[in-house]
Amino acid sequence: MEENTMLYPEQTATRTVEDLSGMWEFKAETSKVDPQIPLTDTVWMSVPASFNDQTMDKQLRNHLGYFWYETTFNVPQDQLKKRNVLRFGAVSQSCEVYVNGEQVTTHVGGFTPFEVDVTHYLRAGANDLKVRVSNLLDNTTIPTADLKKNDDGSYKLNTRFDFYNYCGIHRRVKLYTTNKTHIEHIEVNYDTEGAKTTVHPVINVSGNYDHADVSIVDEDRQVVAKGSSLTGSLEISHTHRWKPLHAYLYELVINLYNQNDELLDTYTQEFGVRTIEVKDDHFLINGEPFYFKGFGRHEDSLAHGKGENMPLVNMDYQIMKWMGANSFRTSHYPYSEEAMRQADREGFVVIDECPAVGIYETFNVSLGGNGDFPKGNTWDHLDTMDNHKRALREMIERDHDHPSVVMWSVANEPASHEKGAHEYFKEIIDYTRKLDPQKRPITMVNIMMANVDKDLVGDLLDVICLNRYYGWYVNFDDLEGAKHDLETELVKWHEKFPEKPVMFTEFGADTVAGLHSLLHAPYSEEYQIDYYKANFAIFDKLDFVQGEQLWNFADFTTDSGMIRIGAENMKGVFTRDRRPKGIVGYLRDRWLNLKKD
Ligand code: BDP
Repeated sequence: MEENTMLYPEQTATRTVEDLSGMWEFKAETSKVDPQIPLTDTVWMSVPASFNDQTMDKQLRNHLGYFWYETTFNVPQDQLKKRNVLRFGAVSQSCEVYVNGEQVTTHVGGFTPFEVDVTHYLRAGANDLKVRVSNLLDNTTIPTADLKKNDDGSYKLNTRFDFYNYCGIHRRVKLYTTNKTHIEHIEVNYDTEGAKTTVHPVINVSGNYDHADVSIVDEDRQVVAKGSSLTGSLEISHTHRWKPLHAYLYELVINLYNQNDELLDTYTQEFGVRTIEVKDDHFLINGEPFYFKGFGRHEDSLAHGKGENMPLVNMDYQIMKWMGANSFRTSHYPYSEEAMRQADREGFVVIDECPAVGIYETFNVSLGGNGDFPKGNTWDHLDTMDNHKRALREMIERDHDHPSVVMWSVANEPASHEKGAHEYFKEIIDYTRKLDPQKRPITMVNIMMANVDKDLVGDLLDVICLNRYYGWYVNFDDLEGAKHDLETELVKWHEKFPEKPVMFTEFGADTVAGLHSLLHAPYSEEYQIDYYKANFAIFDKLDFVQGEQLWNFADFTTDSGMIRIGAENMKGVFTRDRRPKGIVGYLRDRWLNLKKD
């Protein structure tokens, strides 16, 4: 694959990894900063995390523009004989990186890793690392926003999405070393039928080596296949399939040697074996129909903001399993690598979404996620193609070997009913298909305004994914009307694309935890239960409906707004601090007993 190929940093017999996370110095850029000299007037900021919720300074929290982070780290003399790579898990939304005052790289896009060889910038002993981060988005970025510059040089930013535009070094910063000769890129491609799997990995090496060996190790630490070249194929004769909620992971172990049999590089890549197919309006995993039960989620938590929070990820996974959920969508951006690796191990089925949210010129949250937005001309006025492709490439490059990932979502709620949408998505989807070595199904999440009569891209997709708010943004407090309109639209989708599965990637109602109502008024816990029962009643009538992912797993932070009480979207079935709302027991009972697969 092209550019930016990179492996998850692992310490091995030939590689070291140092985590540079910790307390860094931080400031907003209010005048020109010279990267050659130490920052002044800083505050302490924990990395990885968003900076926004670590401060009591409201002006700083909401500052638009640029920010500086700085840390120092020490490098032992001997380490300079190796190749040293600085790697960022994700920095939102874009950044410039300086080592000892020199700019070493830049990156655009807040949710994918990037790295740079810094060997020649490092010194033995103390080194200075600065990162200039920006939270600006515009009509060319992914996600998109309407950006204006005021006369005094300050910015005004209206995002076209419904989550707070957190900013910072969100995922870990690592300095790792390899030898000059090193494995650059691995794809664990395979064909599997019955018990037999033929693995034909693609392994790219930088530098010279004399010979190599490759082996596959199973979960009992037994070597089940062995080869002596990087290009041959390996056979697993009794395959344990990776199955939803019953994960099984193999390891591909690669060793490179010189003429004297000295080890030059070794790396281990986890993978799972499973098939995915869309056939006769069903979604098949290992040849068996799979019904998606789960949630749209967010990376969003107290003090961390959008920063890595693995204890919470683990807790959420355990809660989801306890509830009988088997899947989630990484709404609306690729989640951390650590979260994806853990999804592989837990057996969650993941729809991996690229951060293309807000490609809708007139999207305006205060009108409601499915209100009647003014007419726009998205595909003439927004210019996202290049950044959209880059975000897809970086996501697929990072995630193609995850068995948990069963489908790519190329966008959430774009203006797929406006003139030009078909041409735009034809190019995006053709591009995505070429990038994925596993040729997974591709979807795009449809917004209600682009309903079945108006949508222009459904023919390009393998699965129809719908975000629908019948009973909330439309048919508010009218669940009988909601049921009728939902069923009418669903039947039409099926008539239009009889061979395609249809699933829900969002449906929900804002619910204030602890608010009760005898008459089940909207916003009460009673209304949320009624709302979901009404939706389920229709899904259960229609066999082509192949999944239900609720919006949202938990309440999450948004901009403040009239319909966002306390600057939160309250459609969670849990509060932001994971207190269950009344719906949780009902949902658990439904999912543990649902027989649709
Ligand atoms: C949809 C979006 C989602 C919003 C949701 C809502 O995909 O990000 O949070 O509606 O309004 O428009 O709750």
